[in-house]
Amino acid sequence: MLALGGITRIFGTFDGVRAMMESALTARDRVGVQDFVLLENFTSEAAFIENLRKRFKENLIYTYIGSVLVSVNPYKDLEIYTKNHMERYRGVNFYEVSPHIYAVADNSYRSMRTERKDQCILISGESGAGKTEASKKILQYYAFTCPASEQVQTIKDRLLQSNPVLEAFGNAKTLRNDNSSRFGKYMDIQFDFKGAPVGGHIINYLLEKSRVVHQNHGERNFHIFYQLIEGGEEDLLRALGLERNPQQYQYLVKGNCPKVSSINDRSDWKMVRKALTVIGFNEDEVEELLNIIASVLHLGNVQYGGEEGNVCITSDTQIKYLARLLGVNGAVLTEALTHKKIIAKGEELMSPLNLEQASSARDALSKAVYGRTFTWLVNKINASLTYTNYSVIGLLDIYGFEVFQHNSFEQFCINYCNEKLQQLFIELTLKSEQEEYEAEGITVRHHFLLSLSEKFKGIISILDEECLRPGDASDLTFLEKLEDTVGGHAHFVTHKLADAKTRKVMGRDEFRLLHYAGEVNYNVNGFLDKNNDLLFRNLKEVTSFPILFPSSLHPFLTSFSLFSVCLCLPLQAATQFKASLAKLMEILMSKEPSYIRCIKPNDSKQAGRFDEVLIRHQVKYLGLMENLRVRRAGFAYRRRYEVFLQRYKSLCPDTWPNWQGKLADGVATLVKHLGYKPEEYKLGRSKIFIRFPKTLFATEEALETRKHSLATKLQAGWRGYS
Ligand code: AD9
Ligand code: MG
Repeated sequence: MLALGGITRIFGTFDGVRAMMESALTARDRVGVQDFVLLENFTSEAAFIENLRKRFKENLIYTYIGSVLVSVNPYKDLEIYTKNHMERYRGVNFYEVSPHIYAVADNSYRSMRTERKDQCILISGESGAGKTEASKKILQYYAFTCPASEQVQTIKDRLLQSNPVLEAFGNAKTLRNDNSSRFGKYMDIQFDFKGAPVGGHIINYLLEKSRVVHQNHGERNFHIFYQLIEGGEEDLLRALGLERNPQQYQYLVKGNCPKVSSINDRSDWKMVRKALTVIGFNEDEVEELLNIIASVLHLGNVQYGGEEGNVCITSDTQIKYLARLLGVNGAVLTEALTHKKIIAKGEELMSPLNLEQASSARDALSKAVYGRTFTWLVNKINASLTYTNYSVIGLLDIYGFEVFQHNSFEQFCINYCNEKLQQLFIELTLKSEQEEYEAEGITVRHHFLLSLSEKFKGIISILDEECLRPGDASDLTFLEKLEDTVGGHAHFVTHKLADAKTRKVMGRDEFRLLHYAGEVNYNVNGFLDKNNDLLFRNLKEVTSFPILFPSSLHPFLTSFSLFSVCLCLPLQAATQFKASLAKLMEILMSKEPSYIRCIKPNDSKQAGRFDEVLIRHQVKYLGLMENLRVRRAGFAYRRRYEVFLQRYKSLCPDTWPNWQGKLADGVATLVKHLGYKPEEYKLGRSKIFIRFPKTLFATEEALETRKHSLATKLQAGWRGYS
């Protein structure tokens, strides 16, 4: 113990010693390097993946690329998120402790406090890679480590409790993740001048509304439906007209997967009910919310019959419940679900829908109601977090790049978002590298071409044009227009434009985009309808819906201005998404970013399995090699003089035990003593820059040797310095 105490005094904290040992040669063989910039062969993808594998085997799920954190989902609970761990990372220099999400959180917090600059932490990765878990861990870290008064505690609780609520309404079991977020989320955490979290604000993106009415095999609807049915009290279910059996509801049977082994709907229900109260929902509001959720289930069970041209609703049970729960007139509702309003010769007439139209009108209504409820929920949470303008740390948990066998409009939007984020990432990383070199008075030339790809922009405006064009507009005319307009773009191909080889693997109804992360074929089927968001189309076609809503007594449905906005300004979905992304980029650009890149190790949600093919894809999609190249373009390693000197001063008699002169001179003396060659390093204004990892490793090894000899001496009772 004495020996360890001695070493600790000499070399800094115990973590510092551990971190240092980790990068020593013997440890490096076993656990890899904790920062990819220290890889000798930094351009080799194989070396990159080998390093990840070594660390993963040792349960070291975190590794840096400079200041970017790469995280591999362990699919098991690791003892690395305890309060002790939080304490260990609090206020400690980023590089003195082993890589951890808490280090990133703490670093952002300290930058916000000391530099007074707003921060954001961007978390990306594919479905199941651990983005949402990461964002929760960051929030927990702030909740635990930041100062708190009684009032602040309330905000902390609300910030934490917003997660189970949003997850209940916005997450679902998919094939890839039992708790998959079906919306993108940006959350600002607001801090006062004392550094206490005093508020927050959430922006949500692109909720997957289609899940309300349809789920693929093995998937579920949003958690809240099952929670309510499994966990809701008898009286409550009776009042809502619900049975305790998810199989009774058309909207819950499509995926044939009512139960999930990793999910306890009943206990989750209790948690969500409590969370709603903590956030400040009163009993009436909870009742309204549940009325709507129950209404969606009843709507799903509305069945049509009758003859073509005279479609009717076969049972009025659902209509009765719906009328009561939504506070609408049953007859008006029935008419809205079976007729559309047309204007003929200046007169309004109700024209009956056919079976298919009626079902899609019903589903459109369900999706619209659910979507609006989600927006309402987010607004309500925001109101409870009393957003005010102090310093901010933003957390972005957004869907990663997606490539499936069949890619549609949703993938197009998601990949557009990722393309934008990647651009932003490269731009900001390059910018900050350049700024750092400039600030230190060092010149480095980068050879990275930055092309702001605008290929999506053209596609979205053509899509909108086709959606608004009356007459024969269809998914295929949209594709033809694309060929005419963006056909010449090097990143765009269709069957018609492709060479013989590509043509073999492309359908006639597809277009291919070359993303930063690779090629993706998009099938145009459904693009127009999805862009119109169906609801809008139904609002145009089934115009009795607007009759329905104003007459509704339900505060939810009337208080929203969204419907009237939609009617006056039917912005197409992709354009709306594009606008909200542009706004997001603006928010992110105004902040200092940190990045967490999440990787999913296998498709079977298993602990300990490292699927190399899958991981290689993600390394590519996340642009990690490119990131590393940017980071290594100049110098592999940089440290502030005082940090460098503190760590290595024992290696030179002139700098030990303390250097009395200028820090820069101390470092110059030290590296001269260590035999650094001029091409191996540069001295900036406040930092030393080391070009190659091997220089640093040699220094680390010298330190390791010294530490061992010192430990031996300490154990033998030595108390002085020789
Ligand atoms: V999706 O795009 O929303 O479908 P995410 O958000 O990337 O996805 P999520 O955070 O939900 O993935 O993680 C998926 C599952 O992996 C979790 O439910 C946990 O069971 C598991 N996981 C993720 N991160 C960790 C971790 N740090 N430790 C242990 C983890 N388990
Ligand atoms: Mg998620």
